[in-house]
Amino acid sequence: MASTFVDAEIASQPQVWRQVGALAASVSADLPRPGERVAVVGCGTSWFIAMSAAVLREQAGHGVTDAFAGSEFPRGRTYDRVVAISRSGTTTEIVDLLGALDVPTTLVTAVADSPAAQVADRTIALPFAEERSVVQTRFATSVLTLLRAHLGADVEALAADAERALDVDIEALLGADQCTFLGLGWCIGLANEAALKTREAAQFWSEAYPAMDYRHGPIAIAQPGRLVWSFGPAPTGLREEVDAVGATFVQHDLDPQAALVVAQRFAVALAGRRGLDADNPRALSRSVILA
Ligand code: F1P
Repeated sequence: MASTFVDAEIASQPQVWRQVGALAASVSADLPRPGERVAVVGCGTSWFIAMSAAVLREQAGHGVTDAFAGSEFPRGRTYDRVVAISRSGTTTEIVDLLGALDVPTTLVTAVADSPAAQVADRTIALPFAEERSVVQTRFATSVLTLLRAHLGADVEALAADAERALDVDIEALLGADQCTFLGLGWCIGLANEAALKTREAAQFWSEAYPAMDYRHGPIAIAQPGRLVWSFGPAPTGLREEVDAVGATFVQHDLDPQAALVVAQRFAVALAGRRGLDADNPRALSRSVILA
Protein backbone atom coordinates (compact mmCIF):
# COMPACT_ATOMS: atom_id res chain seq x y z
CA MET A 1 0.00 0.00 0.00
CA ALA A 2 1.35 3.41 -0.91
CA SER A 3 2.31 5.22 2.29
CA THR A 4 4.86 7.72 1.04
CA PHE A 5 4.96 10.06 -1.93
CA VAL A 6 7.80 8.04 -3.39
CA ASP A 7 5.74 4.83 -3.35
CA ALA A 8 3.07 6.49 -5.46
CA GLU A 9 5.66 8.12 -7.71
CA ILE A 10 7.35 4.77 -8.33
CA ALA A 11 4.01 3.13 -9.11
CA SER A 12 3.07 5.86 -11.58
CA GLN A 13 6.06 5.26 -13.84
CA PRO A 14 4.40 3.13 -16.53
CA GLN A 15 1.73 5.76 -17.06
CA VAL A 16 4.14 8.71 -16.84
CA TRP A 17 6.53 7.09 -19.32
CA ARG A 18 3.60 6.73 -21.73
CA GLN A 19 2.95 10.45 -21.35
CA VAL A 20 6.61 11.09 -22.16
CA GLY A 21 6.28 8.88 -25.23
CA ALA A 22 3.31 10.91 -26.43
CA LEU A 23 5.26 14.16 -25.98
CA ALA A 24 8.61 13.08 -27.41
CA ALA A 25 8.08 13.90 -31.08
CA SER A 26 6.92 17.43 -30.28
CA VAL A 27 10.17 18.35 -28.48
CA SER A 28 12.67 16.52 -30.70
CA ALA A 29 13.84 19.77 -32.37
CA ASP A 30 15.28 20.84 -29.00
CA LEU A 31 17.19 17.59 -28.50
CA PRO A 32 20.54 16.68 -30.10
CA ARG A 33 20.56 15.94 -33.80
CA PRO A 34 22.44 12.97 -35.27
CA GLY A 35 26.07 13.88 -35.79
CA GLU A 36 26.22 16.54 -33.10
CA ARG A 37 28.96 16.29 -30.52
CA VAL A 38 27.09 16.34 -27.22
CA ALA A 39 27.67 16.47 -23.48
CA VAL A 40 24.94 15.51 -21.02
CA VAL A 41 25.26 16.89 -17.48
CA GLY A 42 23.48 16.57 -14.17
CA CYS A 43 24.09 16.17 -10.45
CA GLY A 44 23.29 13.12 -8.32
CA THR A 45 20.51 11.11 -9.90
CA SER A 46 20.47 13.41 -12.91
CA TRP A 47 24.17 12.69 -13.55
CA PHE A 48 23.55 8.93 -13.56
CA ILE A 49 20.72 9.35 -16.04
CA ALA A 50 23.11 11.44 -18.15
CA MET A 51 25.61 8.56 -18.07
CA SER A 52 23.07 6.06 -19.38
CA ALA A 53 21.68 8.42 -22.01
CA ALA A 54 25.16 9.28 -23.29
CA VAL A 55 26.12 5.66 -23.88
CA LEU A 56 22.82 4.89 -25.60
CA ARG A 57 23.12 7.88 -27.94
CA GLU A 58 26.65 7.04 -28.95
CA GLN A 59 25.78 3.34 -29.43
CA ALA A 60 22.83 4.35 -31.60
CA GLY A 61 25.33 6.03 -33.93
CA HIS A 62 24.16 9.58 -33.20
CA GLY A 63 27.64 10.86 -32.40
CA VAL A 64 30.15 11.43 -29.64
CA THR A 65 28.29 11.83 -26.34
CA ASP A 66 29.95 12.42 -23.00
CA ALA A 67 28.40 12.62 -19.53
CA PHE A 68 29.63 14.73 -16.65
CA ALA A 69 28.65 15.67 -13.15
CA GLY A 70 27.76 19.35 -13.37
CA SER A 71 30.81 20.28 -11.30
CA GLU A 72 33.21 18.34 -13.54
CA PHE A 73 32.29 19.67 -16.98
CA PRO A 74 35.56 20.26 -18.86
CA ARG A 75 35.16 23.93 -19.71
CA GLY A 76 37.94 23.82 -22.31
CA ARG A 77 36.18 21.27 -24.53
CA THR A 78 33.98 22.04 -27.46
CA TYR A 79 30.55 20.52 -27.92
CA ASP A 80 27.78 21.25 -30.42
CA ARG A 81 25.18 21.03 -27.65
CA VAL A 82 25.04 20.51 -23.90
CA VAL A 83 21.96 18.79 -22.47
CA ALA A 84 21.42 19.49 -18.77
CA ILE A 85 19.13 17.37 -16.61
CA SER A 86 17.73 18.91 -13.44
CA ARG A 87 14.38 18.12 -11.86
CA SER A 88 14.36 21.28 -9.79
CA GLY A 89 16.24 23.59 -12.14
CA THR A 90 17.79 25.12 -9.03
CA THR A 91 20.94 23.00 -8.56
CA THR A 92 23.81 25.47 -8.33
CA GLU A 93 26.32 23.62 -10.49
CA ILE A 94 23.78 23.33 -13.31
CA VAL A 95 22.57 26.92 -13.13
CA ASP A 96 26.17 28.17 -13.11
CA LEU A 97 27.24 25.93 -15.97
CA LEU A 98 24.31 26.80 -18.22
CA GLY A 99 24.93 30.48 -17.54
CA ALA A 100 28.60 30.19 -18.47
CA LEU A 101 28.41 28.11 -21.65
CA ASP A 102 28.35 29.74 -25.06
CA VAL A 103 27.26 26.63 -26.98
CA PRO A 104 23.57 25.72 -27.50
CA THR A 105 22.08 24.28 -24.33
CA THR A 106 18.92 22.30 -23.62
CA LEU A 107 17.56 21.84 -20.12
CA VAL A 108 15.25 18.92 -19.30
CA THR A 109 13.42 19.74 -16.08
CA ALA A 110 10.20 19.36 -14.14
CA VAL A 111 9.94 23.10 -13.54
CA ALA A 112 9.55 25.25 -16.65
CA ASP A 113 10.31 28.62 -15.00
CA SER A 114 13.27 27.62 -12.84
CA PRO A 115 16.58 29.55 -12.58
CA ALA A 116 18.22 26.98 -14.86
CA ALA A 117 15.48 27.49 -17.46
CA GLN A 118 16.21 31.21 -17.45
CA VAL A 119 19.80 30.60 -18.57
CA ALA A 120 19.25 27.61 -20.89
CA ASP A 121 18.67 28.26 -24.60
CA ARG A 122 15.91 25.63 -24.76
CA THR A 123 13.85 24.07 -22.01
CA ILE A 124 11.91 20.84 -22.19
CA ALA A 125 9.55 20.68 -19.23
CA LEU A 126 8.03 17.46 -17.91
CA PRO A 127 5.77 18.91 -15.19
CA PHE A 128 3.68 15.75 -15.10
CA ALA A 129 6.79 13.87 -13.89
CA GLU A 130 7.41 16.29 -10.99
CA GLU A 131 7.77 14.70 -7.57
CA ARG A 132 6.96 15.48 -3.93
CA SER A 133 9.58 13.13 -2.56
CA VAL A 134 13.12 14.45 -2.21
CA VAL A 135 14.28 11.09 -3.58
CA GLN A 136 13.99 11.11 -7.36
CA THR A 137 12.41 8.22 -9.17
CA ARG A 138 9.88 8.97 -11.92
CA PHE A 139 11.39 12.27 -13.06
CA ALA A 140 14.74 10.61 -13.64
CA THR A 141 13.30 7.64 -15.50
CA SER A 142 11.04 9.95 -17.50
CA VAL A 143 14.06 11.89 -18.75
CA LEU A 144 15.70 8.63 -19.77
CA THR A 145 12.47 7.61 -21.49
CA LEU A 146 12.45 10.90 -23.41
CA LEU A 147 16.06 10.55 -24.52
CA ARG A 148 15.49 6.92 -25.50
CA ALA A 149 12.30 7.78 -27.39
CA HIS A 150 14.35 10.40 -29.25
CA LEU A 151 16.63 7.52 -30.34
CA GLY A 152 13.64 5.48 -31.52
CA ALA A 153 12.92 3.29 -28.49
CA ASP A 154 9.54 1.58 -28.14
CA VAL A 155 8.07 3.40 -25.13
CA GLU A 156 4.99 1.18 -24.93
CA ALA A 157 7.14 -1.94 -24.56
CA LEU A 158 9.18 -0.15 -21.92
CA ALA A 159 6.07 0.90 -19.98
CA ALA A 160 4.72 -2.64 -20.14
CA ASP A 161 7.99 -3.89 -18.63
CA ALA A 162 7.69 -1.26 -15.89
CA GLU A 163 4.27 -2.69 -15.06
CA ARG A 164 5.88 -6.10 -14.65
CA ALA A 165 8.60 -4.52 -12.49
CA LEU A 166 5.94 -3.27 -10.07
CA ASP A 167 4.84 -6.89 -9.51
CA VAL A 168 8.27 -8.44 -8.91
CA ASP A 169 8.42 -9.97 -5.42
CA ILE A 170 11.29 -8.31 -3.51
CA GLU A 171 10.56 -9.71 -0.06
CA ALA A 172 13.39 -12.27 -0.13
CA LEU A 173 15.94 -9.53 -0.88
CA LEU A 174 15.11 -7.30 2.07
CA GLY A 175 17.13 -9.26 4.65
CA ALA A 176 20.43 -8.51 2.86
CA ASP A 177 23.02 -6.40 4.65
CA GLN A 178 24.75 -5.05 1.51
CA CYS A 179 24.20 -4.83 -2.24
CA THR A 180 26.54 -4.19 -5.14
CA PHE A 181 24.85 -3.10 -8.37
CA LEU A 182 26.52 -3.87 -11.70
CA GLY A 183 25.95 -3.03 -15.34
CA LEU A 184 27.62 -2.97 -18.73
CA GLY A 185 27.53 0.00 -21.10
CA TRP A 186 24.44 2.14 -20.55
CA CYS A 187 23.47 0.01 -17.54
CA ILE A 188 26.41 1.39 -15.53
CA GLY A 189 24.45 4.60 -15.00
CA LEU A 190 21.45 2.54 -13.87
CA ALA A 191 23.65 0.62 -11.41
CA ASN A 192 24.93 3.90 -9.96
CA GLU A 193 21.41 5.24 -9.70
CA ALA A 194 20.13 2.09 -7.96
CA ALA A 195 22.96 2.27 -5.44
CA LEU A 196 22.29 5.97 -4.82
CA LYS A 197 18.59 5.17 -4.20
CA THR A 198 19.39 2.67 -1.44
CA ARG A 199 21.90 5.04 0.16
CA GLU A 200 19.60 8.07 0.00
CA ALA A 201 16.34 6.42 0.99
CA ALA A 202 17.55 3.77 3.42
CA GLN A 203 21.12 4.66 4.48
CA PHE A 204 21.88 1.18 3.16
CA TRP A 205 25.41 0.13 2.19
CA SER A 206 25.50 -0.23 -1.56
CA GLU A 207 28.12 0.10 -4.25
CA ALA A 208 28.07 0.21 -8.05
CA TYR A 209 30.62 -0.74 -10.69
CA PRO A 210 30.97 -1.47 -14.37
CA ALA A 211 30.32 -5.22 -14.36
CA MET A 212 33.63 -6.11 -16.02
CA ASP A 213 35.50 -4.17 -13.35
CA TYR A 214 33.78 -5.98 -10.49
CA ARG A 215 36.32 -8.80 -10.53
CA HIS A 216 39.11 -6.24 -10.08
CA GLY A 217 38.63 -5.95 -6.34
CA PRO A 218 35.00 -5.21 -5.39
CA ILE A 219 34.07 -8.92 -5.50
CA ALA A 220 35.96 -9.24 -2.21
CA ILE A 221 32.90 -7.70 -0.52
CA ALA A 222 30.59 -10.52 -1.72
CA GLN A 223 29.60 -13.07 0.93
CA PRO A 224 26.49 -14.83 2.23
CA GLY A 225 23.77 -12.34 3.10
CA ARG A 226 24.90 -9.85 0.43
CA LEU A 227 23.48 -9.18 -3.03
CA VAL A 228 25.16 -8.74 -6.39
CA TRP A 229 22.49 -7.16 -8.60
CA SER A 230 23.04 -6.99 -12.34
CA PHE A 231 21.22 -4.63 -14.70
CA GLY A 232 21.04 -6.29 -18.08
CA PRO A 233 23.21 -9.27 -18.99
CA ALA A 234 26.20 -9.96 -16.75
CA PRO A 235 29.62 -10.93 -18.12
CA THR A 236 30.03 -14.65 -18.80
CA GLY A 237 30.89 -16.60 -15.66
CA LEU A 238 30.23 -13.79 -13.19
CA ARG A 239 27.08 -15.32 -11.76
CA GLU A 240 29.00 -18.54 -11.04
CA GLU A 241 31.77 -16.60 -9.30
CA VAL A 242 29.23 -14.81 -7.13
CA ASP A 243 27.51 -18.13 -6.34
CA ALA A 244 30.86 -19.62 -5.35
CA VAL A 245 31.45 -17.03 -2.62
CA GLY A 246 27.91 -17.44 -1.31
CA ALA A 247 26.43 -14.05 -2.23
CA THR A 248 23.01 -13.87 -3.91
CA PHE A 249 23.02 -12.97 -7.59
CA VAL A 250 20.01 -10.87 -8.64
CA GLN A 251 18.86 -10.12 -12.17
CA HIS A 252 15.48 -9.40 -13.68
CA ASP A 253 14.39 -10.36 -17.17
CA LEU A 254 13.14 -6.88 -18.00
CA ASP A 255 14.37 -3.89 -19.94
CA PRO A 256 17.16 -2.64 -17.61
CA GLN A 257 15.38 0.71 -17.16
CA ALA A 258 12.32 -1.21 -15.93
CA ALA A 259 14.60 -3.32 -13.75
CA LEU A 260 15.65 -0.04 -12.08
CA VAL A 261 12.04 0.25 -10.91
CA VAL A 262 12.55 -2.98 -8.94
CA ALA A 263 15.61 -1.43 -7.31
CA GLN A 264 13.67 1.73 -6.46
CA ARG A 265 11.07 -0.43 -4.71
CA PHE A 266 13.86 -2.30 -2.92
CA ALA A 267 15.34 0.99 -1.65
CA VAL A 268 12.02 2.31 -0.35
CA ALA A 269 11.09 -1.04 1.24
CA LEU A 270 14.46 -1.09 3.03
CA ALA A 271 13.77 2.40 4.33
CA GLY A 272 10.42 1.22 5.66
CA ARG A 273 12.07 -1.71 7.45
CA ARG A 274 14.54 0.66 9.03
CA GLY A 275 11.84 3.05 10.17
CA LEU A 276 13.11 5.81 7.86
CA ASP A 277 11.07 8.36 5.94
CA ALA A 278 12.07 7.68 2.35
CA ASP A 279 10.56 10.97 1.23
CA ASN A 280 12.88 13.01 3.44
CA PRO A 281 16.32 11.41 3.67
CA ARG A 282 18.84 12.44 6.28
CA ALA A 283 20.92 15.46 5.24
CA LEU A 284 19.27 15.76 1.81
CA SER A 285 17.16 18.48 0.34
CA ARG A 286 15.24 18.65 -2.93
CA SER A 287 18.25 20.22 -4.58
CA VAL A 288 21.66 21.47 -3.57
CA ILE A 289 21.71 25.27 -3.66
CA LEU A 290 25.09 26.67 -2.68
CA ALA A 291 25.72 30.12 -1.30
C1 F1P B 1 19.83 16.81 -8.14
C2 F1P B 1 20.00 16.19 -6.75
C3 F1P B 1 19.26 14.87 -6.62
C4 F1P B 1 19.47 14.26 -5.26
C5 F1P B 1 19.12 15.23 -4.14
C6 F1P B 1 19.75 16.57 -4.37
O1 F1P B 1 18.69 17.52 -8.27
O2 F1P B 1 21.39 15.97 -6.57
O3 F1P B 1 19.68 13.95 -7.58
O4 F1P B 1 18.72 13.09 -5.14
O5 F1P B 1 17.73 15.36 -4.05
O6 F1P B 1 19.54 17.03 -5.73
P1 F1P B 1 18.20 18.16 -9.65
O7 F1P B 1 19.29 19.05 -10.17
O8 F1P B 1 17.89 17.06 -10.59
O9 F1P B 1 16.99 18.95 -9.24
